[in-house]
Amino acid sequence: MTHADLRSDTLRHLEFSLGKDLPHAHVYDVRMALSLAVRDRIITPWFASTRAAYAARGKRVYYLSMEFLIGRLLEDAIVNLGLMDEARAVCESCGFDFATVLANEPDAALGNGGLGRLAACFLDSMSTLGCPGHGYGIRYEHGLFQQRFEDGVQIEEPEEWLRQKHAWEFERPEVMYGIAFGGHVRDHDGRRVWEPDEQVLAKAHDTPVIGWRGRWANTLRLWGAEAVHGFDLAAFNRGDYMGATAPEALARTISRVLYPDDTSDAGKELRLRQEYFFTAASLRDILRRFCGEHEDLAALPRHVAIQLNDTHPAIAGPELIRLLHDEHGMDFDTAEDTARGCLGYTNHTLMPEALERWPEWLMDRVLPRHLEIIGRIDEGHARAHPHRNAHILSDGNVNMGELSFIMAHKVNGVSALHTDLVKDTVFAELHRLHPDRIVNQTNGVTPRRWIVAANPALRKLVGDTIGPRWVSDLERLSELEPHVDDAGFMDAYAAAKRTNKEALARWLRETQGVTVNPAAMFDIQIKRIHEYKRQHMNILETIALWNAIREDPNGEWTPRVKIFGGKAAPGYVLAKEIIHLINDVGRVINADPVTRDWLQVVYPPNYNVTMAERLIPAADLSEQISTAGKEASGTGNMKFAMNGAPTIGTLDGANVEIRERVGAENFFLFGMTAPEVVARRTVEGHAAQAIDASPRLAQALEQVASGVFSDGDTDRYRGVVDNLRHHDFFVVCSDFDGYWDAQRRVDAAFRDPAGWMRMAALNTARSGWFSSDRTIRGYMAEVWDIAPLIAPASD
Ligand code: 26M
Repeated sequence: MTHADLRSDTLRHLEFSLGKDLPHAHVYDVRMALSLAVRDRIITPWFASTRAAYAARGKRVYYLSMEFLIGRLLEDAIVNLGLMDEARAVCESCGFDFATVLANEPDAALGNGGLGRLAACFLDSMSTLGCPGHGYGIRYEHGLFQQRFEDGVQIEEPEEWLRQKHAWEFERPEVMYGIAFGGHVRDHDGRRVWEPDEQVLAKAHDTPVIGWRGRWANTLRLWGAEAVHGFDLAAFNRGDYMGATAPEALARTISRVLYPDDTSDAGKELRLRQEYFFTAASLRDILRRFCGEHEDLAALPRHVAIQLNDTHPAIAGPELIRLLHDEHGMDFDTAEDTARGCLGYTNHTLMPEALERWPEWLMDRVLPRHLEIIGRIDEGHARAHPHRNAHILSDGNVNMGELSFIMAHKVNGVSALHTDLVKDTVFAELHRLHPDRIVNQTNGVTPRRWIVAANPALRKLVGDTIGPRWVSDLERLSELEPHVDDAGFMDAYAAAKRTNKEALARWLRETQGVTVNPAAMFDIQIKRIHEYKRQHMNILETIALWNAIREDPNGEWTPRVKIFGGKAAPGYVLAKEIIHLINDVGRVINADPVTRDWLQVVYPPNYNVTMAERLIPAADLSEQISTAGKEASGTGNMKFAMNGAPTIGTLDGANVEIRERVGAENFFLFGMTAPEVVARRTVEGHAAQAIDASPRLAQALEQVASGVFSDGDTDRYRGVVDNLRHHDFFVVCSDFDGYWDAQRRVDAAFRDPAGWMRMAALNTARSGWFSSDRTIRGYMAEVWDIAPLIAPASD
């Protein structure tokens, strides 16, 4: 297709789909028309992929996830289809700036963070590799809340991405399932029959997911909830206008909003309903497709691989047994084995408060038949392993981790360290009973979005240097390595970084009203705010550095801009206090004429995928400073490394593997190891001891406590300060001096621009292994037992 085609198709859509003529078109109209014209070009490969998967009669993958953090889709589609120049020309010929058109698309924030973004990267890789499959999730009307700051305090506002038409989805009113809740289970001739007392309809909405160069496309199918009887006419006729729409409003609640907690289990009935709603609809859809193609349900595991993205869809185990046994008459044990043959479970966290447990009474009220089935699974497991000490049902709770483990044929962690810890801690007992079940699949990220789309300057340089094949074969980035000794290449590499930093500086000036020096080090920490991620350690180090510069204003300092981004769960009081502190510290430090040229703090609100795409390519330093043993993997760490930002970090999650690959000399390591952290916590008064040993830390903490950053208010940061002084579960104090020292090594290294750029370039050249294509190949071979349906790309 040529530019002329794309232009005439865009104008045709503008006229006939949007009902506008060009002179009256707003940027919204042009964005929608271009999206539809681009979408048209996805349809043929999409249909072809569907036909190929059908013809192969082979296995398909179903990725069940409560979250798909896909962000904007237009640029992604344009990049994958190779339409960048054409699309730009179309916009310009219509009198619109291309970037402005792209920026008009809302960022689809159907996820909280790492887990949801991983699901989105996996969809991209499955389509690039030709792995036939579907993503299944919820079409939330409101994605993750929008964040703004009022006097430095986080304020949450509803997210409204569906206020405009969603350009990429196809509504499928013909694909609709009734999902049942509540009621009772009765005995009918020795059979257990569930008689629910409520039904909600699940309606499918499909978004095509196009792979690299449009060679394959899978489907993301999101379920929206609707009422069986949408409108109560009798109530309306009585004049009860509110009551008339009540059934619809109630049913729709299920897909209304994404739960904004990413670590602690909310334990809310609506959350359980969401989980069952999308899992049950997905399984019905999977069985319908299977039964259209095959006869014998016993063959299900040969044709169906279902991956559970954390325990959120864990009800899939009991639900699949219920469908096979209660509804299709398979005997219980065969049904259980069949379900297990299909299911895989990915664990994303070791944090005890994040492991889902549902009270039995609640499960009984919402899903009474499932609770019975779970009891039977637990008894069966107990019979097979009489001396076991792992229970699905315990203390009146249903443990969703244990349920997922027992119902899956493979369980995986998301980095080498995390998988080892899964084996040694949360699932130690189950691992002993099932020693072949746990495998590792280290996370990855898609280079199409995180380099090709987000970093055009680097994309061009890499392409010019090693040709085009690296995009679908990222290990080829290693071909850059010989060029790090080539001055011409290194100048170009530095120029690309500089371009990105200038673009970020421009954006910060235009949108935040802050001026930063693009020659300064851009030191970036972007992720959800959580004590274990230790943003407060970063801000304390910032305060200590500010003190040090003020004491010696003529010393040899390295100019830095510390950039933060991230949201706190609305109910997480301490995380919100940390946000407030970062903003307060920024306000004070940024106003100090003595340090202004050396140190700045910037915290743009409402961090999301789009902001990540802007920040990561412009980063000099990647902050990955979690308490060792707490961050399952991290994926931002990989995006930074690829984009040429060396890491300052602990031996946690995938940092360990990043360091092994980029080389210890290109990574700023500090901090205790996971076992050292565990040991340190047993030392009585470890925090006080560390503070006493570190005058820098003591001073910074005292400044926070005494109101230096809060206009003399000594109450504002009592929570954080008392926690650090007296508990400090995440060992911020004990790791502080190591962090400070590592930062000074960073300072020294950055003062040698050539040495620094060499380090950055080696991070890019050696991070090809962190492509999610490699991760998906691992799942295909070791979990799903499935082969790609297209040959590896040769260009
Ligand atoms: C649970 C219950 C109720 C409401 C919300 C939740 C919930 C939602 C998201 C719990 C956890 C959620 O996400 C956890 C997560 O994002 N984990 C991250 O997963 C990444 C991908 O594997 C890893 O890289 C990160 O280390 C890990 O923190």
